Amino acid sequence: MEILLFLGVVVASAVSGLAGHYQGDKVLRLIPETDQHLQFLRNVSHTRKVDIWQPHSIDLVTTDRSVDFRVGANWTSDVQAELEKIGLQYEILTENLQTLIENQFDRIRTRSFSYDYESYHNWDQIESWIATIANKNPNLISRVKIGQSYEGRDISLLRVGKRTGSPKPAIFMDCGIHAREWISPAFCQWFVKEAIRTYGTDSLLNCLLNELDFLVIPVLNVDGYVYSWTEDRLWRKTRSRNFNSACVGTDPNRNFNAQWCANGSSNNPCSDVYCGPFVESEKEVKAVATFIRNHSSIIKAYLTIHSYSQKLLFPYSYTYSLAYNHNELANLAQNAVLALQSLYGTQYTFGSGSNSLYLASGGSDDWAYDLGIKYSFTFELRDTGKYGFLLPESQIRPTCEETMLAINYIANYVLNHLY
Ligand code: 0X9
Ligand code: ZN
Ligand code: ZN
Repeated sequence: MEILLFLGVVVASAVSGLAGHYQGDKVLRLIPETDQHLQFLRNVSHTRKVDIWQPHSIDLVTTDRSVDFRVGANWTSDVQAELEKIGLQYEILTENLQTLIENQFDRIRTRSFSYDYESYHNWDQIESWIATIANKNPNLISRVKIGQSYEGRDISLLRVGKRTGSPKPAIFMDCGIHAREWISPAFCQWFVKEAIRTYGTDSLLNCLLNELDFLVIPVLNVDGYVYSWTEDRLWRKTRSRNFNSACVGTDPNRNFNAQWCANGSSNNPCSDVYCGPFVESEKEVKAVATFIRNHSSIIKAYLTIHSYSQKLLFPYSYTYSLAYNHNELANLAQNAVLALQSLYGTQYTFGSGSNSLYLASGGSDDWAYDLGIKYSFTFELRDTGKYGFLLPESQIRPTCEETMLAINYIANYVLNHLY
């Protein structure tokens, strides 16, 4: 991490390029227990000595809830000494963040002409993959451009399912709302690949493709995704410029029309959970919300793929009140998680967002649910913090395989409970 000069103003976060950017930074985990502990975390966060990762903002940190945060290389001895002084125990999750960033690419690259679904791909590669896969599989896949990003990139959606002539019920799934959660776009690509691979066999997925369409957005926040490859691996938000602030971007998952900008969002453009200047201010959010509104009669489930923390969440996140079909959603989530776990034993927890994670308004899942899509889920894929957003490529395959089981379970349930 390059030294951010603290000039008495809030300095834009994440300023410089990738190379060596996080050299010597550490990631710590702790559970604050007292107001003094909270005050300490607020101080080091506001002076930018640390950057809160889990939850995503200092505003969401409370006592008795675990916090993961990055400490800049220049502040590690300071911060660790301070923690010892106030008697706050911590665990070192990562000794050197730069090493972790480099270790994401831990697979031996095989020279092959076919697309490698077990490595991370940049946007150029994904974009040409989208075009190619649609062109090569016209019987199963069609591509729709649903809009453009702030920086003018196309946002593509792949409609995956057997062409039947008449409209079919659909399951909507988006990946890459948050830029740094690279396993998410990797999963959407895996899903489409599996659809093509198993088409014509007697697998469950094949049956689903005959009866349903999957509407898949491989990368929604494309500008942020590009930025996470070129400038700052840990970028989360969009890349839109903010009026009257040097800080860039809005959290797309705080920008939907679901109790917008209330609990768990910030109206500070420098925050990682900034809700934006108004509802659907982000072109990416506007595009996906418009598409879903225009197809709300056929969309029977909404799935959104994030990382990390191994959770399956459903509405509500903006309130502690329970969804009207809470028991059904909890049951469905439990069975989906059991299916996922059956492959490699990966443990997931599940529940409403507010009760299992934190109160957070303006999220896509709550918005879709209130629009009338009664099966609405947020996946938080692997892991639980060892690698966090920097999940090594060697985990792409097992993560995608197990996640497929949960998605297939939900899709099959939805097919049997059409409404
Ligand atoms: O905070 C989020 O946006 C999601 N977690 S993440 O670590 N991927 O950023 C959780 C979203 C849960 N749903 C809502 N908050 N509506
Ligand atoms: Zn069959
Ligand atoms: Zn996310």
